[in-house]
Amino acid sequence: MRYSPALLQSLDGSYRHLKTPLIDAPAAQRDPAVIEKVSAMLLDIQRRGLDAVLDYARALDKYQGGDIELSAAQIASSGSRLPADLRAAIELGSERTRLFATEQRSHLTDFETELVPGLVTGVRYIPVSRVGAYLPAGRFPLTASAFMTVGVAKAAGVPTVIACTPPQPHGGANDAVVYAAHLSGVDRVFVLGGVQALAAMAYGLLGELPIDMLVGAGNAFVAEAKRQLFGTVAIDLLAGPSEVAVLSDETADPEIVAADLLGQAEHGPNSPAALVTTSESHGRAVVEAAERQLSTLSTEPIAGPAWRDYGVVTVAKDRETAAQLMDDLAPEHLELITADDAWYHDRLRNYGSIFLGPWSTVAYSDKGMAGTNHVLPTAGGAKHSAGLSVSRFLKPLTYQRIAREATPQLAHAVQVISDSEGMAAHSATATMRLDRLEDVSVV
Ligand code: HSO
Ligand code: ZN
Repeated sequence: MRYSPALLQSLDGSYRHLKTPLIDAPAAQRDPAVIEKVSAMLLDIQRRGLDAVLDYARALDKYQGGDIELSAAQIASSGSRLPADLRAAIELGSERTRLFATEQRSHLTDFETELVPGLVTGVRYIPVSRVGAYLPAGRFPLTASAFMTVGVAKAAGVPTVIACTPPQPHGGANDAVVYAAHLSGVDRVFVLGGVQALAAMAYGLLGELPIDMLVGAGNAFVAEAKRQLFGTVAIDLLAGPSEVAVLSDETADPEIVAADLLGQAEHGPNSPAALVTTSESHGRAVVEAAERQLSTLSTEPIAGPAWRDYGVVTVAKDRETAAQLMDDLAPEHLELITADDAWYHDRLRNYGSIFLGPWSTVAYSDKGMAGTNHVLPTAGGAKHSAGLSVSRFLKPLTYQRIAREATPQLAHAVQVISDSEGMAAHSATATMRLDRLEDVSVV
């Protein structure tokens, strides 16, 4: 979310803040040192290939030699090292995510239409051939990320999906992450982190052709590497700090609202959380509840600064103002807990994913249990883009089949336009066809 100056100051008194952020613009600012470091690494890896990749793994991730790829047996046995209840939860999330993605895939149907007699056009959805997924396992290993990237790519029909995940302090991979990737249908898993992992996948240094698309979130270096590799490969999106916004009124339980705000503030000390409400007393109750809950939260050292520095609570004079403020924020996650949920749902335009009603909380989607994707646009990106889904892995490829019947009109118009542009060879392609119109031997 971007706390623009306009948002922070109501010019017409239609809203006011009960809590303002100390820091206005949490939108990821690109650090010049990170940009430079990443571009030097990419250049070096392009020149020296796998040797450079392993050098960086040694220097940055304490890699000590040996195979960076997990064997099929290591991947398959990852689940057996997990507690049974965790294994079962991962199985549920993987299945749920696949269910939603498969359903969405079924609604993306090829079509063909005859625009005018003899001019047949159509679309076929073809998956990209090779996807590389980055599965983070840093401060918090986001187990469900494998469902959202690997699993959804597979549901889209991507033939080859490889994954990289950074080594843990003991040297190996995070078993929960690997098990989630395994259930999601991953083809190969490499224990490799950061910029070197993305470069190795994009440049085809892992005994695999270069991948076509990189997906998955990571730290600032990973995000910058994706930015710089964009063009060489496609990417899903550039994720900034995770964020949440709640739009609630006096019918909502302040404890629930506060818990859900802190539930995402926990991601990092710069994760923004916003409440927009039409009820001042509700807003005040949420601010109090958040302070109370923070005092006993084990992740207070992260969620506390996030809430204090980037948290905002705003009272809007009516629901239209509240909706406008939300659309301006364009949050990654938006929870709606009001007596007018249907009205807001209909009215709102900008959000990564919306959670309707008091029983719907962001964490359910985060962890894969709601079925929907948790790779979503941040920092206002929801104004122009949607999150990851099967449709991102599918290319709607067009075709046209033009018959003799449609030729006179098309060819003539193309001649006229091409001639006016001075593009003689273009014009000739139409002229030659016009010349052959009477020739019955050309079908
Ligand atoms: N909220 C994160 C996803 C996540 N959170 C997974 C916890 N686990 C980005 O949307
Ligand atoms: Zn989250």
